[in-house]
Amino acid sequence: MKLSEIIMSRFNKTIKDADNKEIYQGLLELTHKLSEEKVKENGKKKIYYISAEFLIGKLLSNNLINLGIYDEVKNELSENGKNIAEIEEIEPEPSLGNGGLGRLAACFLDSMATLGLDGDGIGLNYHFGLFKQVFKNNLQTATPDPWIESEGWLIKTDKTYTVSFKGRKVTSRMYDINVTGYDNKTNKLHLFDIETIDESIVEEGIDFDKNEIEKNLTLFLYPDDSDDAGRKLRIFQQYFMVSNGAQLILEEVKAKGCNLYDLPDYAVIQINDTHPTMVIPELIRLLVAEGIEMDDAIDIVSRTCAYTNHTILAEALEKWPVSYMKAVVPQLMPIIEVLDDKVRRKFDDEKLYIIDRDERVHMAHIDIHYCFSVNGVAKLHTDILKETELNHFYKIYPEKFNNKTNGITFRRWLLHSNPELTELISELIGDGYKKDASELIKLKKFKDDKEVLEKLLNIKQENKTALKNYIYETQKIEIDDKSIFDIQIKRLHEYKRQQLNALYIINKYLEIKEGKKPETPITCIFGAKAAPAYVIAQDIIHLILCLQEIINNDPEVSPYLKVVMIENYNVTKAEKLIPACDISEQISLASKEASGTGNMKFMLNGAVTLGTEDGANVEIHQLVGDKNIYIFGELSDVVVKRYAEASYVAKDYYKKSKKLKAAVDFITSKKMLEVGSKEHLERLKNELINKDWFMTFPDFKSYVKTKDKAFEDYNQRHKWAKKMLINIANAGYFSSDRTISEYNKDIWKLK
Ligand code: 26Q
Repeated sequence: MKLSEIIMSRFNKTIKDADNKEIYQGLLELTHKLSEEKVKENGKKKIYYISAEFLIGKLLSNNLINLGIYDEVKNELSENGKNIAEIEEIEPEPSLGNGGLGRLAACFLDSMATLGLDGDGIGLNYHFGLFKQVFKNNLQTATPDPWIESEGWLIKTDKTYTVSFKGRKVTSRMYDINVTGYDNKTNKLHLFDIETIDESIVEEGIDFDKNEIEKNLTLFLYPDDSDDAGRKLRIFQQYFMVSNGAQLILEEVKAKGCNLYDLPDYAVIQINDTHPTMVIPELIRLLVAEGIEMDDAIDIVSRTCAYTNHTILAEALEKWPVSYMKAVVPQLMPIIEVLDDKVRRKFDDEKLYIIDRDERVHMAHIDIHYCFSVNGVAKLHTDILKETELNHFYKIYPEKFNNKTNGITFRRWLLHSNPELTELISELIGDGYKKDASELIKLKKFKDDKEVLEKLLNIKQENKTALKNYIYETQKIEIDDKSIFDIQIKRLHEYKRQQLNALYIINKYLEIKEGKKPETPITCIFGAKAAPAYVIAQDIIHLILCLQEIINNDPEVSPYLKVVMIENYNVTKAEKLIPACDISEQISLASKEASGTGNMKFMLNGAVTLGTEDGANVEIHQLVGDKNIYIFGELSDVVVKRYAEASYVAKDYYKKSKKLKAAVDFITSKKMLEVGSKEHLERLKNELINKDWFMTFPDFKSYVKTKDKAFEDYNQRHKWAKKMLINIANAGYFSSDRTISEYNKDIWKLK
């Protein structure tokens, strides 16, 4: 089947005469056909990756690459006067995730298919996904982000199930998205929905009536937990997802002739954080309904389910009030009570209980007691889980705990997003690294090769110029493509410390005002969405947007320093930003970032990390060595101790350091209040001086020093290019193919 034939038969046109939309639709059809031909026939055992989020991004180029026809299509289009990049623009991005955890799930699906593992995803078909971010008056506003079109990647299936909630039943429908493996078979992402969804109930921004489940269940990805109705909706969504998933899984294994006592030989369920935890009691309930004894059902399910933890922030661990559970899924409560009862009979440590004395259900505790595997997502993270956060569980189940350091798919984050670098690497070491990422290490032999280093710098420069043009086209902000591109893109959260970066910028601004100019101009780029109900996060966005306005319009400063806050940061924007980055900001408070995956994408694209010893930064540091990374800040054990002793007083630092005080005071200076809101800026300043929960002040000094050193080193272009090369050469470890092979070897054990 050829594209030209499809276009001819659909539109009675040649490629030359077809418009971009018609070509896009033709490509959709071509891709659908080719990927369907590769759908995997079922093996005995299958991995079901169940997740509330799959941040898949646009799929066209990714699928063309994986099906091995990208270059062919690109050439055919350009011979007919068409540009594939323009056609990519037409595709809407499905924002079915918040950030790291959702994007990880998408990378994992790609790697499972690429490794030929029989593995499907199970999730929800949110109609608007995560909100779209629009800046108004230097503040974030949120609007819906529709992505479902009459023709797209979603395939409507004829599978429907009944899901019961208290007092009502809904009928679901399953939609599928094909997951193409790179030069391999196709797996499926199953997304469940209900047909009574009513998109018209969305009012101002992203507000809607939260009580009408039949109309709103799958409208948005986790809308808001600032009120009761919102939190309950989250339980409705989670149960809807897992009940459909459990019914699908049981149906599939039965079709293979599985006796349900042998379920663990046919299915393994990876639970992505606690959001799908109710799959455990739901499966137990369904097995009991099939006539299996409760104790046996619990045993079977415990041997089928495995849990991944993605956070050590206590406030992010889900605890649902028993009253909510009873109001939404009363059928699960008797089972959860049995699960809790068993724990209480075995252990007398309250910290291990499932239902606590405040009548809340600890979802992670269900997972840890009733899964056969518990994993963290980077070495340091898993160690902290074992030694502190989950130590009481580790003591009773040491054999369950294991580490699986995260990874990223190189198909999207190198082949697709950085074709020039891909070509250079292939020219130097051949194509083998595309399937075996560890071969990237072969690049090391070019670390002193001037010609190669020059090429690397040229590619970076081209990508920076492309980003400069894109920023001008989309946001009308002019930046200097000869400046250093320093980038921090990730969800806005206090622990990720965008505020520390902002304090550096203020400090630099004040220095330039005093006449101390940097040798090479600096462009500080941010991209971040903040949860609508997260007040301080909104204030930090406001701070950055105000700095952008003041600094970029100051003729004394702007030739040396610019600030850009990318609007509506998403996967597509990440693909343009990452290849253009010189310095990758990974500055979370040590111990707080479970892994990070952006850090890996930047490294792979030749950016040098400026970071704390946190999450996977620790492993990046070990791989590239001290000379090829900029590490600063306090270590995680110091931080953990400080929290334990409750000994941190922000104000002491504020009073002692003149520079820090000047930067903090600038937040509510006359200049800032001219462009910003007093309420937001004062609240943020007070929060920093009186609380600073994520300890930016103790790290300020070493951050400024280390960052200035990185900017200085940047000027030695060949030395810098060598750092870039070493980073790329060592990035192979962070391929999600490696991560998924480890999951399979240690946990899933598929053939
Ligand atoms: C919690 C309670 C109620 C409702 C929602 C939530 C919720 C929603 C999303 C809690 C957490 C998330 C997302 C977490 C996340 O993205 N974690 C990131 O996971 C990455 C992949 O493992 C890591 O690299 C990051 O370090 C981690 O922050």
